[in-house]
Amino acid sequence: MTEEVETLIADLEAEAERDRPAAETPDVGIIMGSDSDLDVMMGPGEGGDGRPGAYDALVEELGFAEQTSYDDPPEARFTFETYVVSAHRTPELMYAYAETAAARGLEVIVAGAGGKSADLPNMTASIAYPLPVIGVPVQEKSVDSVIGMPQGAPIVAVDAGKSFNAALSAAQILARQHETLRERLEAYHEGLQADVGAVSRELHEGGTPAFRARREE
Ligand code: AIR
Repeated sequence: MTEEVETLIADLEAEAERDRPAAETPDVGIIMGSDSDLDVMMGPGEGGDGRPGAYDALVEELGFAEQTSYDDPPEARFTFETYVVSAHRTPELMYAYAETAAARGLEVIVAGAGGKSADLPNMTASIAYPLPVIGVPVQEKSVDSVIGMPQGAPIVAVDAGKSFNAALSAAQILARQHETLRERLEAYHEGLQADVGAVSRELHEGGTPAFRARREE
């Protein structure tokens, strides 16, 4: 194990020993097998190409903030933290992250990995049990690996690349205990409905050629 990984593990273990109030610990833990998963897991960022990810759902839609220091939480009530944890390159770090997750105050983990051996979500689910883990297969070929769990060892998972939905599901779990979050989830859903309604009216009333021309503007 390298010193960097050893330090990360020691930090996680030390944080698990602390007694911080729930409002100050990260609520959602987001882990990914490689930094090459970043765009799929978090979204492509400003000006980037690709579908929105967990970062967009949590920060842009639901008002979460990213907690980058365990001891110095952001002002926002709902927070998430982000790590790269490889099941195969750093198995000890995966074990430590999952094992300390509940004691560190996490309520739910979103875990994503790609390739055909996408074992981070399912292994994390087994180690962190009964903490809920939402698995994100980063690619189509990772789906079977993420969801193929034996009876008695559950994982919840989304379709390939749908980290945005994984973040919404994580917020749904938290919302069982937090009315504010339930309201934010409802507001998000109403926004979606309003968008569909507006598009539907425009297509219907303007007709297909005009609608297509407007879209190509
Ligand atoms: N991965 C990393 N460690 C274990 C696994 N299965 C996955 C990552 C990534 C893919 O392997 O989640 O999607 C390729 O990683 P990299 O670092 O080679 O780009």
